[in-house]
Amino acid sequence: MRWLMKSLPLLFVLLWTGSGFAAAAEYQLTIAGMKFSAPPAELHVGDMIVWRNDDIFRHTATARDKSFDIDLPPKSEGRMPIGRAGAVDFYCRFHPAMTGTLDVRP
Ligand SMILES: [Cu+2]
Repeated sequence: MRWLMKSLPLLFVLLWTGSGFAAAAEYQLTIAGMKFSAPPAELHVGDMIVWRNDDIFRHTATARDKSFDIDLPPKSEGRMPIGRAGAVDFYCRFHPAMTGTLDVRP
């Protein structure tokens, strides 16, 4: 019985996340050495991207289709929920050679 009492909250969480929608995930995308790290392959609408700038330069994470434009001063983070599915190319406004693509599934 004591085992059950201790496990109940965990059980509840498992049941809740297992019913219907998958829980939103959070991914960190780091900029270091003037490069974006590789975006995760399994991105879905509702997930959160945390852009992290580890450089000593200011960068941005800017969508080519203008759907987002995150300003990232040195050593800062910006949080961005993913609103829609599709492939979005992004770049840094200050360093156009810095590029990447988010591939978002529904
Ligand atoms: Cu940059």
